[in-house]
Amino acid sequence: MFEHIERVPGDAILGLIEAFKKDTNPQKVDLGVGVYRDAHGNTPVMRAVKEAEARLLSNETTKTYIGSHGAPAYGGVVLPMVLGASSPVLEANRASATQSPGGTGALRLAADFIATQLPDRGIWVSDPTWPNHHGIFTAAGIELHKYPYVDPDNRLDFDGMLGALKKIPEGDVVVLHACCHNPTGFDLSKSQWQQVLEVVKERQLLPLIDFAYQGFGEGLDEDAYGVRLFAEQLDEVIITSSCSKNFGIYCERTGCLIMVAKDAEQMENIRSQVAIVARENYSNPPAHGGAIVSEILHDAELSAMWREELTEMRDRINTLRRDFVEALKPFGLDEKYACVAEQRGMFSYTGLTPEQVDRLRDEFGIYMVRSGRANVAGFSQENLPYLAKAIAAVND
Ligand code: PLP
Ligand code: TYF
Repeated sequence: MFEHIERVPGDAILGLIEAFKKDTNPQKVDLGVGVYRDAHGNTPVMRAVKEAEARLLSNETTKTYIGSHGAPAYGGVVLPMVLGASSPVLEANRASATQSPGGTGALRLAADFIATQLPDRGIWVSDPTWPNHHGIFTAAGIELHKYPYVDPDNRLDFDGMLGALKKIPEGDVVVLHACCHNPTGFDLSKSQWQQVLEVVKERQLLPLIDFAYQGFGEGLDEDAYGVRLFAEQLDEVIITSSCSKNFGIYCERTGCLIMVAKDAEQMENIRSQVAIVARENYSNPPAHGGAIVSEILHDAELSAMWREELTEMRDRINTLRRDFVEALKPFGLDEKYACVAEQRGMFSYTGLTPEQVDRLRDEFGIYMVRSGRANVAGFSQENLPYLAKAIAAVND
């Protein structure tokens, strides 16, 4: 029965974890998979999360199902976090929250919703994008297309992007990264979001905004600029939010699908359909991660603690971005890699070629995705001089 089944290679990004573990070079540096690291290279549990878990453990009274849309208390804190506390969208009761197993689960819910309720629409993703976007949308049976995002000189190709969006068939779905674009780190400015909004209106496109890194770019509210603009200005928007990174609860699988509709009536109709999609995929979402998030955000003291630690994480990343460019100065390479200081979030498209990435791995034990994507959180004050020397060597 199974004889014909072929073995396929695993996920290229996750594969780097294993390759790094095996490397015996004492100076090895992991710039691969997108998890936050502190100055010691660890991915610790955040202080507020530990405290929330302690409270949950002593207060928990049941482990019964939480329902297809998840815990109302979770939706009740994620909606204002994403859309803004005084959002007119919330005021009008036209946004629905469905707790999901991670941002990935939210993307799959969105994909299945589109495939079943809006059939025959294509979906457009940036080139490049997070590779799982390709897998998730095609697995749901949606036709996938790309719009340009970076130019050959490793800069945001906004003109190319806008030009392509103007040619998308009316009614198609366009996937946008809210902030901290994965893999490039190039984000849209406020005026660029406005220009994209005009095209979305003109072509009557349906935006699907992937919001996996809220708080990692400029701040919780700043990073939501495009999401809030679109939700307030358009009748319909799909938002997939993740708490994996900003709460550091990767393994708890905590995300949210937010469906914004024209009015409360349509929102309830859509919401009933999303419940079916959730039921058919996994019935109910896991409860623990959502319980952590609502415990923190319902408590002023824990919220303040969490915001402070998130700010520390963001500031660390943005400082390392500048220090990286500074470390390359003695080699005359600061201008070549200046983009790293301007990009935002965990990732940078460095402009390193696949051949240079291979050399960094083989000769220096430095691991990153072959596209030249580096996880900036893997930089540290200790490894920056070594990284700079290695990058200079592969630039010779
Ligand atoms: N979308 C993007 C762009 C991501 O980089 C990630 C990263 O993991 C996700 C979605 C999914 O996150 P999660 O781990 O919450 O499923
Ligand atoms: O891009 C990254 O590194 C993160 C983590 O299959 C990730 O988004 C990578 C690959 C994958 C799932 C998560």
